[in-house]
Amino acid sequence: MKKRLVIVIFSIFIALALGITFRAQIHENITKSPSSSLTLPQQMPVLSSEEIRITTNEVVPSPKIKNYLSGEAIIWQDHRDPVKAFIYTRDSANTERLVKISSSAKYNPSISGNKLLWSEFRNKQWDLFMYDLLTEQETQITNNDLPESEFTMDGNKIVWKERENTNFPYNIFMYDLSTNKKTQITNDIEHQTSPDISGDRIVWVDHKTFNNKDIKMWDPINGIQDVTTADYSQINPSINGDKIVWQDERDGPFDIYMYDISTGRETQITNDNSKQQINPDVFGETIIWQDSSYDIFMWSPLTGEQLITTNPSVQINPSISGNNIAWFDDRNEKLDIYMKKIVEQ
Ligand SMILES: [Ca+2]
Ligand SMILES: [Ca+2]
Ligand SMILES: [Ca+2]
Ligand SMILES: [Ca+2]
Repeated sequence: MKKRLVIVIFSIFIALALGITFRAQIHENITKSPSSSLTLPQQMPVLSSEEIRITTNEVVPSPKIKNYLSGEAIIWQDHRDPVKAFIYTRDSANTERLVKISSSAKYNPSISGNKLLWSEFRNKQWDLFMYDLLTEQETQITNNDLPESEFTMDGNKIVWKERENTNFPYNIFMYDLSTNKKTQITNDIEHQTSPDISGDRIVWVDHKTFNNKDIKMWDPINGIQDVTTADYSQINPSINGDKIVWQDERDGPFDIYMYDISTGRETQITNDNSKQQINPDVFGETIIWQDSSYDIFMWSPLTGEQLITTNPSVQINPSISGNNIAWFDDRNEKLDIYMKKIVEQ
């Protein structure tokens, strides 16, 4: 009963955060199949039918769950011990491994390659910690009495939002594990939030005004650039290689948009005024997202839009890496991670 309540509160929080009224809707299956007259290339991304249940012990939801999937590895926290916050991984051999045990509270673990990142309350303050699965070495990334949040990582680079105190705006920071150097990326009087990183490029949300947020990008050569300054809000950016995706309310209820850095071209991926399409993630040319009916979708230039889950329960916060797609799923009346594979046909 208590666990169910947590999921309900979590769901309401998401709905409120988006400013939408949740309405139970039977999902309209609008899966598009490619035209039969189309000459298909050799590598056609097709979803496997098998949904793989990864966790069985109720995962801990985080305010911003991102990057819990990297290649074949998945990281999560669950409720096996509510006092000690455990972090588990599951690798390509489907072996579950307990990575870290300590009595300190932990929050929001994410993974990139062999490196794990999380926030932990240690020595009376919240800081970021990194753990290398290969060397089994832990590195403390930050050391100050302010909590870092919305952190994520790619390769050797970690990004997060931070502020001097609660009267100051959030700005974006980066830490490079190869040089052990912290760099302040933005220094703005408005909030800069929701950073994501791929290689040397960082994207984030610029809170120009409350109703008109934009997406910006930074790289070491060109500095800060606009990705979009369209009317109303563009939020929740994800970047992988040359592709940036985000949720966009310029035409009403959130849709998914994509920007290709190599061509400078913006593409509208969804156009659906009956629902919000939110929480996008991108890998290569494949984009995934959830909608306001709690289902997960995929889009690629070859296949168009496909429905990933048809389960009537709640599916949220999808993540994609390589040919794997994972999401949080409450079909067992508690939050678990499920996964599905893309097979090339
Ligand atoms: Ca801190
Ligand atoms: Ca805007
Ligand atoms: Ca929409
Ligand atoms: Ca569903």
